[in-house]
This record gives sequence, structure tokens and C-alpha cells, in this order.
Amino acid sequence: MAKPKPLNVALIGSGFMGRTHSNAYLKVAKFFKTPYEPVMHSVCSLEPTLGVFADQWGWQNHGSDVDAIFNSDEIDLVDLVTPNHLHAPHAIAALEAGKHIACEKPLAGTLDDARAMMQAAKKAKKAKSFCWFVYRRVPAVAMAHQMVKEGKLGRIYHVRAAYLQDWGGPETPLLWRFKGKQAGSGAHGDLNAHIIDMARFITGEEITEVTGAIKETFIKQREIIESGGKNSISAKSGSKSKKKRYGKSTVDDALLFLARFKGGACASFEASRLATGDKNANRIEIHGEKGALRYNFERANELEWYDNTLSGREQGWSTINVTRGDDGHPYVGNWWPAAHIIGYEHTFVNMAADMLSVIGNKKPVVPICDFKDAYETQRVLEAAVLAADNRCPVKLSEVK
Ligand code: SOE
Repeated sequence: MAKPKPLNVALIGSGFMGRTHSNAYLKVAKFFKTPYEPVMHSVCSLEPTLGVFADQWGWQNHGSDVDAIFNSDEIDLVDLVTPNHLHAPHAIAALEAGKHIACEKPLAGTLDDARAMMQAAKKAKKAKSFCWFVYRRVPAVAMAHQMVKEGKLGRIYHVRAAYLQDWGGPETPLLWRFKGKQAGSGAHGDLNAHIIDMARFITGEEITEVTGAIKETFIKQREIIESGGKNSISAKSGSKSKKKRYGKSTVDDALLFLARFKGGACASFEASRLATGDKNANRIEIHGEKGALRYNFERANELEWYDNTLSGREQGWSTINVTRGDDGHPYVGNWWPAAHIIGYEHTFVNMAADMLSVIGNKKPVVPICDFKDAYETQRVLEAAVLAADNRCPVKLSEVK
């Protein structure tokens, strides 16, 4: 492969995802050969500590003027790690300025915004679009996709997915993630978005109906923290000095729904930020005619496999340690030898590598999520909210 060409990247936002994305741009060229090498050109946000962030991660320029990013001929790729309500205006401005666009998940806080983003990406001539559904790039999840595609499971009967965290207790202040106008939804858009995408990606099938859903906001009021305070999910309220003020949480803390896939599989999805004891339990199980798979991100390098085609005496759940690049396990050959496991941050580097490949008209290791693909997940998110609000089944054909 020819020497990679420079690709000037501008990051908009600088929180938790700002760190994972900055780390990805810093590391990708060290571990992957891609047609382009990212140049960490500019980072833009309103955070008072942006200068410290830029120096820490090696961003060449920093500022608070997003329009300067869209108007700059130097910028090739705009990457959004902003609150959900800002995804659409920023992504559409970047696409209309002819820039490639990458956006954290979910695509948007609302279906209307997501549709506008999908349509802008469709109109863009050369610009490529990406949505950071990074769990597709966990080697074990990528392998699950490959095994289903190879027919190892046969007809799919069940998908059972849950993404459970427990950071959303009463001590967690009123972050943007709890404000409906900024986030769109709570645990649902944040966590069900991931497992809907993973289920679609692994099965290769679309969801045709949400047959039932339930949602709940357990913590109705949360402490308002002064601006400039830690805005991340690890922020804790409890300022001693001033009288505490509280604001209404206007999103779900949990949303569960049942769904049917195009091939007839019956599925359940559950997202919660109050699943006490589960810190980042992103779990999915798929049961097919010829076999079954089980995955839990809290054991990130392991994929459980049940081969139903063996003789009864030999059948049993096996655990595959998906770290053997020499044996064809995806991505890990770019990292370390067998059983030298990888982690959360590596999924973002894997994603950056595939984005750079696609921008260079090369194929990604496994399918990558563009705005059109991410819009399908947003439709399912919307159908589940409609099913919960109206207490009735919702067909995806009715949610455009
Ligand atoms: C918070 O729930 C969060 O940071 C999600 O927003 C990420 O997508 C997930 O990977 C980890 O948890």
C-alpha cells in the first residue's frame, strides 16, 4: 500500500467520547495500514478546559467557533461527540461543506433529526458518513457476525439483548443525558441503540415490528450542577456550599421492548441505567436452529458458542477467546499475540481504521455503520417509544 495521505480531522466536543476518539486518532496509524493517516487538526467545544484537553491529546488547534470548522478548506473529516440535539445541525453543515462526517451514537435524539442527517448524507456527492456504533468492532462481536453470515446458526429463533449500567442513581446530577430536549431519550437512545445495532449487525436482519414496550423514569428530580462542573457520567452531585437546586429528568431511566425480526425471530431488548451492580453489561444471546451464541462486554474478549450440529454426547457451551489473529479472528492481528487481550479503547481504534479505509475506497473488516444504516436503528428506537407511550404494537413500516 502506498504511503498514507494525511486526513485533517476536526473533533467537535471533548467529553468522555472526546477522549476515546482522540485516542483512536492518535493510535490508528501505529497499528493499522490505511489509505489515510489522521492529522489531529482542530478540536472545538465550549468547555472552559478545552486548551488543556487539546494539549493533552495533541490537537494542533482549538477553539469554540464551529462555523470556522465547516468553512475551513483544511478540514477533511468532521467528528461529532456533542450532545444528541447538536448532531443534526453540525452533521448537515459539515456534509453541505463537502466534508466527511462521523457522529457518535445514537445518530440523533429524534427521528426527524436522524432523517434529515440521512438525507443530507444521501445528497452528498463524495463525502462519506459514519456513526460510531463501535461494538461491531469488538473482535468477538465481529466474529459473531461472521459466523451467522457463514450460516453456522441457521434459522434464527431468538435474540435476547440487554445493555445494563447502574450509574443513573439519585446521586447523579441533571446531566444533558437526562434532558429530553438535548438527549431525545435516556437509557433507550444511549444503550438500546447499541444493542439494536448489534442485533441487526449480527443477524443481518431488520426488525419489522415492536410488539410491546415499557419505559420508566425512576428518578424524577436530579440536582442541577453549575456549568463548568464535571459533565461526564461519573459526575456526582453533593456540592456542600450552596443550597441545592433540582430539575426534572425528562427521559427514561429504563426501556424494555419485544420485537420481531424479518426472518421471524422473536426478540427482547432491555436498557437500564439503574441495573444495580451491572456497570457496563452489554449482553446479547442469539439462538438458532444449528447453534447459539452468547456475548457479554464485561468479558469482552470471549464469545460463547453452542454447536447444535455435534452429536448429543459432544454438545456443550464452549468459550472462544477471540484473540487469535493468526487463526483469523478479526482485528486482533493488528494488536497483540493470542490471549494478550484488548479492551474498550481498541474498539474505537478499530473503527477509526475502518473509517479511513472506507474514505480511501477500501473495504472495512466488517460492515461499518453509515447514516443510512444508523437511521434504521433510529426507526426502531422510535417504534419502541411509540409502543411504550401508546401501549400498542408498532410496525416499522409505519415509522419512516
Ligand atoms: C454511557 O452510557 C456510555 O458512555 C455510552 O454512551 C457509550 O456508548 C457506551 O459505550 C458506554 O456507556
